Amino acid sequence: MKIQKAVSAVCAFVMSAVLLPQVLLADEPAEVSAAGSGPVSYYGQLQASGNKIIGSSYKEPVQVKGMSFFWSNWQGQYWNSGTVDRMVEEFKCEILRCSLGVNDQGSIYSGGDVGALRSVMDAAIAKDIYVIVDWHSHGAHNNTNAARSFFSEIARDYGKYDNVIFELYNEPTQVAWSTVKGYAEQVIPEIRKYSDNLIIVGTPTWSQDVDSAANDPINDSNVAYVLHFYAGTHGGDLRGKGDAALSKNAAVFVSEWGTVNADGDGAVNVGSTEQWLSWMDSNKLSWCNWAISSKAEGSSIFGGDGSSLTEAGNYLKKILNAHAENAVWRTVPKNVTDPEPQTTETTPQNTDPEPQTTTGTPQTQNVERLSLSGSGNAVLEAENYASMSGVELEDCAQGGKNVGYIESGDWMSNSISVPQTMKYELTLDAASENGGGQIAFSCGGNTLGTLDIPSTGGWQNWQQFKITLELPAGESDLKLHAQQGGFNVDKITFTAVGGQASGGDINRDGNVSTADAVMLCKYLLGIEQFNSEQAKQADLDDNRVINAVDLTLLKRMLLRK
Ligand code: IDC
Repeated sequence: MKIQKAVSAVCAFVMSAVLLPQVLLADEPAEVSAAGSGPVSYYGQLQASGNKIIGSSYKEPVQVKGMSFFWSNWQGQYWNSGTVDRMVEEFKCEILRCSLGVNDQGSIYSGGDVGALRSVMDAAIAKDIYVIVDWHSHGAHNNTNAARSFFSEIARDYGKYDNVIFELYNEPTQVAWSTVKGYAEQVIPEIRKYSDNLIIVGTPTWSQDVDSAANDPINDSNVAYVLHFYAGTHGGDLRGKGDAALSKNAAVFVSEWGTVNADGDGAVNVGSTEQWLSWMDSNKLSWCNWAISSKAEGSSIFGGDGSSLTEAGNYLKKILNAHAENAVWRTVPKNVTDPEPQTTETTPQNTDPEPQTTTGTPQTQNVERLSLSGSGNAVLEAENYASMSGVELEDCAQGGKNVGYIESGDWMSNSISVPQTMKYELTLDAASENGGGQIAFSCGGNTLGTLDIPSTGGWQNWQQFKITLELPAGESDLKLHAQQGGFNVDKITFTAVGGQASGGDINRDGNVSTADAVMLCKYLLGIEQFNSEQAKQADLDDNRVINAVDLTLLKRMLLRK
């Protein structure tokens, strides 16, 4: 099902690009839709694993970012699919938090509409993003039964969707963790009757005392503890509590944070926000920002007209759009012929001995563009990237430096110049202690191919791995994106092999046309078989695997025509 969805999305894209006649589209299975192309289909269900949250399909730490709705009883005008669509398309949210207003006695505020909550959840699921159901109360433990029946009903109806995350208690105030834990222990079984999805639990002192929770964790295999901060008020002390919880191997989730003061008002504090963002990035903490609201206060992203963006709104849009540039699920297509996650043994996250210095902020350096000629070799030292995110340099046993500490989602971008569109064989000097690495190569956003890096038996045991790519003419940025981390790169040797991507004439009618694209789509969907001659034509990148990359190459051939 997931394979079909991924392929369908690719096929739908190709078909729209080449304007296939309607009659051909009728062959597509009924479930073809835009859904299936978002973070949830890519990562899967979120799961606490040591002090990280991983995806059930992706198996590596996942960090998703988005916005929180405001108290449902006060800003209900935003609780609809139109807002969800805007948040996904314009703000690039991967997660939305639904703060269902619940009073200090633990009862839903009148005006806090469960019907509206359900429509927002439906819209988020349709958009293939994560959605948090937040029992937005400061006194939920005063009425455990109300929470139990609410979560039981929501889990029954929505627990089967990987999209859904249950947040049991927005912010306990000054109550002991043992009280909150006792409440959670009564609510969790109601959810577990229906769902093993991630449950996040607020912590004492307005969800700041994650350290006390980590000292006395809840006995459930998929729980994370909630940390909230407001950048205008909170700083390093509160991050220290977060660090303490992480060091106890507790998973932490920042379901709400503000750029302003803790009262929700005041100016955007950019300096403090950036410190927090970089701390969250280096710990891969997922977050939602407060708030989708037009109330006249600093944290609202919308102005008085209800739709224009405030200072906070513009700032959040910028932050979220920058995250989208590097989000793994947007930039690295899954290999549709091999959709199973790479389950190669990796170092368990919770005992990862490597320094966590990644900030997630791209860094650039001034390097000369590498000019590739139409023949012969050129060598790119990996440390001479033009920009990168997340990687580090270290001394290389082969001399000089190599790039290391590459985790999933990290990337390096290199300035290259190519005389004409043609194929090059790239030979990577790479090393990996545990294997399981995978690199996606792209130019200008087009994925050109992927290369697996198996174990070489050590971080400095260098071996050569080859991939042939068709590089576009002119100046461009060749990006190496770690779809799965866990490898080092010393250098890349480019050898011109000539010739453009070949093949594409799958139906052997003498030319490459949309009919060939349709055949390839059907093959990828498993509804058409190829004979060996057709398979050769379909393997445009000549790597003996027919997958979405070949479809992209075919699409580009058609667009060039
Ligand atoms: C605030 C709203 C504010 C409203 C108040 C009511 O911004 O307009 O009057 O709730 O209690 C939180 C809470 C969140 C707060 C927010 C800002 O989870 O509900 O919203 N905040 O004060 N924790 C820390 C800050």
